[in-house]
Amino acid sequence: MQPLPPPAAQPGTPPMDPVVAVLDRALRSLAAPGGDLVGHANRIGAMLWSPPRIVVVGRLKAGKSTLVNALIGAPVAETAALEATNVVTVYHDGAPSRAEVVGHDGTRRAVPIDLRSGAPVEISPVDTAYVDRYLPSAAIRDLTLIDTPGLATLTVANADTTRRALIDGFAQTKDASVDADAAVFLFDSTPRADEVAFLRELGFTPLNTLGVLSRADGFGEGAFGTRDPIEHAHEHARRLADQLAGQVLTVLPVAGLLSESARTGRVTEADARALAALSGIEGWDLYRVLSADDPAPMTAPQRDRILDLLGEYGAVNGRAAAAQGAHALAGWLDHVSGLPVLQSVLHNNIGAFAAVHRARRILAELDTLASSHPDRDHIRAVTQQARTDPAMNPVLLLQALRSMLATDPHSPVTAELTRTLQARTDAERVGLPPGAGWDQVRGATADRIAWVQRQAITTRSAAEDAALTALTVAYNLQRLRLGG
Ligand SMILES: Nc1nc2c(ncn2[C@@H]2O[C@H](COP(=O)(O)OP(=O)(O)O)[C@@H](O)[C@H]2O)c(=O)[nH]1
Ligand SMILES: [Mg+2]
Repeated sequence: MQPLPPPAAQPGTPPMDPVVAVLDRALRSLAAPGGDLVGHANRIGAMLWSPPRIVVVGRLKAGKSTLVNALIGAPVAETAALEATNVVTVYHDGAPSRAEVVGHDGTRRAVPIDLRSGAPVEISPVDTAYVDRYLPSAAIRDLTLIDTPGLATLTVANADTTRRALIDGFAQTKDASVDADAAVFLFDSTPRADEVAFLRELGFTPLNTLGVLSRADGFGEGAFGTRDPIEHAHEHARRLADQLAGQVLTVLPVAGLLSESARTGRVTEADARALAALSGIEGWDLYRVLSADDPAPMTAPQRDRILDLLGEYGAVNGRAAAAQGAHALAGWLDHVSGLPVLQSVLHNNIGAFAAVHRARRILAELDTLASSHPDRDHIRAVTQQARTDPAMNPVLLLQALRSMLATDPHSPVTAELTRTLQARTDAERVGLPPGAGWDQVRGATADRIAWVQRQAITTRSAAEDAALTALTVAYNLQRLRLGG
């Protein structure tokens, strides 16, 4: 039997997240009596220690698989103008490159991989809960990515596939569930209400849902319009972020195709040369080259390849970078694609929050174990101690937020919970800018405590009551931390 992983407090590693630390301690105590409890602690520990799992959802052809390829840096997810993805696929870092099909009953079966496309062959969507795809890639070492078929589209069956793998799977057969910690939600103009509802149904909150305005390179009037489409997409994304404030963490414009071409090494020196040859051709003449049967000074196959790799936007605006060679062109493509920003939000905001989301699942596992194991008193004591540890306050806040979103999403208490959970600093937690002084933060913390007390007089529901209790603990902990 494998021992538990060592505590993360090794020299040079960042300090352990407080929630992770509490759960880690709980699992070590769980294993202490030995016997089969060691195995249980390891099994549950795997939920705690595996990288955050991020599911990519959105309508058919929104650009999900393209984005997954760009993030992985390899063309592993099939992309096409037609529907290419019809099963949920979980991408993990691992060697050798292989695929396992997981059935609805949790059984696993290795399947061969098509060496040319990298896709698993012979998969029957009907019998498949999801596919575990392993490939050696540093890009997914700290982040597991999950590609899904389109949702709420003409292919209702695909929305069902996603729903089954993400919700029913979790409720019915733990092994057949992909247990996502966060969602990247792609849409190309404004998300539809039914799509947002679908995400709620999947159990995601505004804290772990990142909106992506996809295909930003074709936004608005496109490459030949009067405005730069990517700039236009940035402006629209900011507006959407305000509009969807209660639904998503933020909205980022992304042109996945540009980054996919750059990061998967598809852009060659020959492409850069062909594109640079269009320097100096402007307006209608440029439009003709990119659309006419005879695209001189390019050949038709050259032009088609450029459009496949870079789209019209990349072809029109990438010419200056192309003149500096393929490396400069790839760097420019990646930069304008918005992918580096997306990646940093995934790692810093969404990834860091995964432990809080997992805590609920881990505590539920411990409860289940307690109900069936002869050593139930020990397991209950361990679970109780973890639950009541002050460091677990974010877990209570999140639980409260979920209930409030379900019962009273527009209550000021819901907004208060969201801000408190999102905050990275004491200042932010009480609504102050990051540079606020100690005195100010202390004063604002006292104000928040007074506000919560006032709200408590007129509590409207059990959910609000629980939320106010969790907020009181959060602000009192902060007051203690600030001292004075
Ligand atoms: N111009 C442009 N095309 C894109 C972008 N992302 C995806 N596409 C294209 O849109 C089509 C569908 O993309 P795909 O990733 O398979 O969508 P999915 O169904 O959501 O997985 C493909 O032909 C892609 O090349 C983008 O950012 N810009
Ligand atoms: Mg796809």
